[in-house]
Amino acid sequence: MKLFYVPGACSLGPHIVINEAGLDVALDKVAFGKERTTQDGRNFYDINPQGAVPALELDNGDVLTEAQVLLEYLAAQNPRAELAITDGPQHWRFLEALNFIATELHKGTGPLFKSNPDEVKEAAKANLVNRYKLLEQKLGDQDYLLGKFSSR
Ligand SMILES: N[C@@H](CCC(=O)N[C@@H](CS)C(=O)NCC(=O)O)C(=O)O
Repeated sequence: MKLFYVPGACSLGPHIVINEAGLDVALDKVAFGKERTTQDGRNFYDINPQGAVPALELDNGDVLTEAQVLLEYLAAQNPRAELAITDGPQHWRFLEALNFIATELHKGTGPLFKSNPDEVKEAAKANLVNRYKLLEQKLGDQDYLLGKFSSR
């Protein structure tokens, strides 16, 4: 497998899971310029037509995208590391948390990095403040939203 990533981007999440699960996954840093190229010399749009990291190339050549899916796929490669909750009532809380992060937090931050009018950025900020407050309330005095980080 190979993970296509950009330093400091959301591809960090799958990268952490790869390390915690002890998986043998090659890394390829994508250059985000006028064109998007991979270290192995390919046009990144041929790998992920969205042009976005993370993308995970499987050993059979298939490519998985969407960080949330990659996190679950990678965690499933080594269930003993217990990086995902795969059954019971907490499974649904686990999916709820991943989806909240992907949509409300991650995509909610996007407008701040684009050349949007100030009022659009201010509205995005107000929404994010609300969402982070909700997250803070859910966390309370716990270190993690759902139990422990991993069993190892
Ligand atoms: N829906 C995708 C979005 C991924 C995404 O927005 N990645 C950002 C980096 S954090 C990116 O590559 N943006 C470049 C672009 O969209 O052109 C996911 O959840 O994985």
